[in-house]
Amino acid sequence: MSCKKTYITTPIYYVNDVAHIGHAYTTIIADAVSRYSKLLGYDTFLLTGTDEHGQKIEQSAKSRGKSPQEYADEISKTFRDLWDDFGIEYDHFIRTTDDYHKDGVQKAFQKMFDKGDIYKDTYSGNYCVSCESFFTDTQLIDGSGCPDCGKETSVIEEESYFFRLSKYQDWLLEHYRDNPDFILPSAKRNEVISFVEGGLKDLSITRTSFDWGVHLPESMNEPKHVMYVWLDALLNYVTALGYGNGEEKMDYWPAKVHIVGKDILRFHAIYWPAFLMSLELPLPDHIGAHGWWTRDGQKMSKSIGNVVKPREVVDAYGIDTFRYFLLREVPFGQDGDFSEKALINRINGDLGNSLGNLLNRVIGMSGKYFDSKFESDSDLFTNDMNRVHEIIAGLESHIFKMQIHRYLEDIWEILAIGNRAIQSSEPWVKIKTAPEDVQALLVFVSNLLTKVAILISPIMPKSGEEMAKSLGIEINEDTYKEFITDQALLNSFVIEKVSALFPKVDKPLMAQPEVEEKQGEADTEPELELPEDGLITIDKFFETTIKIGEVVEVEEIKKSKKLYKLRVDLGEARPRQIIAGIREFYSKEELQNSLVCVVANLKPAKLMGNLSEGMLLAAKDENGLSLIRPEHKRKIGTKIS
Ligand code: ME8
Repeated sequence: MSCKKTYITTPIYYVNDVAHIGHAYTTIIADAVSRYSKLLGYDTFLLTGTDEHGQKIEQSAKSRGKSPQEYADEISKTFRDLWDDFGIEYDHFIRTTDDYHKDGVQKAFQKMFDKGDIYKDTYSGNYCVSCESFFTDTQLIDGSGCPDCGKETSVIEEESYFFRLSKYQDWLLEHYRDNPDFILPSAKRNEVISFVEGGLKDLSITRTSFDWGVHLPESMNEPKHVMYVWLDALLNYVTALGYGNGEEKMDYWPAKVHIVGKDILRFHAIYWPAFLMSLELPLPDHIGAHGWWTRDGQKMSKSIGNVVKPREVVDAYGIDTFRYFLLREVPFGQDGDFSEKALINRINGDLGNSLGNLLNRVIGMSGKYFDSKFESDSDLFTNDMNRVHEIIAGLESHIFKMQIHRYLEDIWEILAIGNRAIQSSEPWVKIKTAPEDVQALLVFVSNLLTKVAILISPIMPKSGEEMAKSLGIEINEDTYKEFITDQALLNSFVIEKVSALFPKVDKPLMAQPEVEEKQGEADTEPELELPEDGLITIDKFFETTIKIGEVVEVEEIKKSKKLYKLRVDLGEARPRQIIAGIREFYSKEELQNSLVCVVANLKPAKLMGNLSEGMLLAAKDENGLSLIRPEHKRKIGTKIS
């Protein structure tokens, strides 16, 4: 078994507040990837911790009448306790107030300084304390608002040391070009590239206006300066391994992946690699940037009182269902919405109906027909099992590319194969005529569940264990190798009865947030009837490319009363020809130079002998037809999502 070193990190969390769903999300993704890596037999190290310096923390502590250290100790502990209670298997919990970290940061500063990458100057800029970040005048909202959080920025002018970020611009661009997977998902990569192409200014990396931070190395004799919190914070990824302090675990470097939220991608994909280049350290393999969570469609905020507290969700529904929901509900990189209704749908649907039910059927049938023991070496289900192995073969790359929702979708496809096999074999009929076929079915489904138990264990560790117990197997790197890598199958099983894994949830179990609601609205809203089979994932939706186009020419088609031949400009080499049945509803003048929404990746088709290279979006009811158009003018060729 390989002992490849795999280093995975979460961001280190600010101690100005307790953990919310965003923190839990990042940590759970990292824990799942790390558990999977451990299962593969890789020598894996998962790092998490707390970010405790900076003006924001200093101010939060002060407003509570505490010293920054006292305050940081208190909040840092709430994070660590939460991860412990959630069973997060971190290998180290770093605090930026730990001495070894401060030491390592000073050594790094010294190295960059000695290299000529740090120089002294005066800084004047708009600073947002909440984001601990400077913004240019053009980035500000209404002259003074922070573009990230909306809070007021203030103009700061002070003597500062600068890091020569501009020097690294071309190297960074080269790195993004040569390593297309450096930033995941790839949609985020383009944002970073355009930002860097826009020009990088040198970065102010020390402050004199407050004291709560790592001081410069003593040899520099600059007692007034403390380090910029992001320099201090980013270096945690190497100080945790002993950088500048014995280097004990530096053989884990470079990291496999830094998992971060999209709001802090810029720091990780631009500043951090530049710092590393300056320190002559290799760059991490990937920076994985996830999206933002809202609650019931609303931005979470303490003032509204709708912040999702992870502990409350887990107390009500259990850790595994929370983990599953977070990782399945939203494709990595996209924003997601937490609602109890969506969580309950996942529990009753995916978890109860597909996964729990399949195990229950095996427990039930084997108990009833075979006293829980059965065996078979029939090849009745060989084709089905081949398909299962085919799906499994693609799973590993999903995990390390942060496509965990796809990993789970594929596992659920495996479960569907099992459920379908039972449905089509009708064991309740066959048991009378061909009991050996029923044994073959049970062996097949149990083998399938064995693999699923192992594969879901990084995502839902407790449920994986419970399933494994029922099937009489263990989950560890040896069984991973045996059943997943080497595709082993068992010929016999003795099933242990375990209680239902995901009992049906009939009503919300959490205390409802005290969000103002219009009277009566919540109670009278009818249940949405969603078509069980007809639902598609967001990926499927994005297979359709819809773009804004401008109608540049309208022509009647002679033999038709309904059709126009349009030329629609989508910003491509030439306008497209689109045949649209809208003549009864729109005059030529109404259409000329107007904006429309066009399905741009439809196979061209002929309508009354005319080639049509797209389709306009429209809605038709008893009052007529209305084209769907952007509410405000948008650039031609803009993609709609
Ligand atoms: O940024 N949905 O710490 P932090 C999803 N200390 N993720 C969210 C979220 C939401 N609504 N709100 C916050 C910091 N996050 C720095 C990191 S690393 C060297 C230093 C995520 O406590 C956010 O995107 O403000 C970030 O990844 C994480 O929570 C920590 O945020």
